[in-house]
Amino acid sequence: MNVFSTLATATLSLLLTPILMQSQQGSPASSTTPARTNLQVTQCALKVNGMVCGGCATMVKQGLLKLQGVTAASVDYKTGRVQVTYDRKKTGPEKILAEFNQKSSGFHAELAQPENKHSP
Ligand SMILES: [Cu+2]
Repeated sequence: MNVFSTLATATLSLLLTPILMQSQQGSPASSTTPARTNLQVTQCALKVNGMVCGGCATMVKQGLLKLQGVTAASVDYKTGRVQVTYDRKKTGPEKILAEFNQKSSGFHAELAQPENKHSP
């Protein structure tokens, strides 16, 4: 009887130790969570002219990803439609356009017009 209860106590304290360590590690981890939600991620649609193949799409994508604040870009060379994901604290559609066209490697980007509008 006595041996059994001693074993049970030892097992219980072993089980409790990792739980206590985890709860102590929990406080610094939770303080990093607001920083992640502060990231203002927005998307904008662009129209890029001059793309004729997948290689062009890759060049456009890489060109966009080099710009400050741009976190992702999806490029469809067939339609010329480009979806850019960016941090709006660091950049905006106009800045992305200006910088992309400045470094232009044969491609010209403009803001995508709404479907019902006739573009000049
Ligand atoms: Cu190409």
